[in-house]
Amino acid sequence: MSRMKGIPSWLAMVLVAAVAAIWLGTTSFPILDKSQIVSGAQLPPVSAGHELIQTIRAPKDTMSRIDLMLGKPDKEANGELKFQLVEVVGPDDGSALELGETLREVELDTGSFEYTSRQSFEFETVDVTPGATYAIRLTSNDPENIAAIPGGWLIDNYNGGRVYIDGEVTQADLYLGIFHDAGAGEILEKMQPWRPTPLNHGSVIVVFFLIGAATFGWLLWVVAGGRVEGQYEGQKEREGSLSATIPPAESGGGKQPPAGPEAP
Ligand SMILES: [Ca+2]
Repeated sequence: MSRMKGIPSWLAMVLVAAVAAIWLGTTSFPILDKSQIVSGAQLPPVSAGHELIQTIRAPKDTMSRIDLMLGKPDKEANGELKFQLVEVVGPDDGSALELGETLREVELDTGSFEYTSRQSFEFETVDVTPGATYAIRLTSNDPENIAAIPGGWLIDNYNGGRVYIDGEVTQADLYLGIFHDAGAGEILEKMQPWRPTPLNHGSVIVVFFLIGAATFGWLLWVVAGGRVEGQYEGQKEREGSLSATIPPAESGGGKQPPAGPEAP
């Protein structure tokens, strides 16, 4: 209790609201921009000396995560799959693909999962050109008996790109999820069509959020014993008025005769 002595309630409210505002300003959530969710077909394992490329069209101006469906020939197999996001220089028309700079690279320990499952390749947000073509390039040093097996579909089910195996174009598409990180502002903007007035204004939501945070700060302050010191005068007044209206319990409840001259 004594720790809260000298800390006024408004300071606790401002502190908690400030922490909440910083969180709101810096936090981000992955937003799914494009997906190809058919994964019933197994593509050839990505083993040493082989390369599997899925071209994609950037749905937004950034990317931060790509999900793929991966299986293994043996659940105990423990290998490493290299994921790269690479620029595509030339056209993606099924002829030889010309790759540019590698933008992001993630290594996946395939011992981290046992069965066919969705694996998220998360990377530092990268700026891309919306509508431009990029390549997801998968390689590995694993022998074929332990190499990861990407899931997808053998017939074109995603019109933003195609699968190339060792440079040869196919009709296949990988199971895909393409994400970007969105801040609170963008998420509030996205929610706008579903919110009634005045909640369709992001600023109103933010004000409500900060009022809620400040209230929480006040509650914390009360729980920590702030009331003893910070509102001592008001507390005393309230206690004074309470004792004037409610008779003390030990004197027998409300039916006691009034004290004063009428008592014998
Ligand atoms: Ca396709």
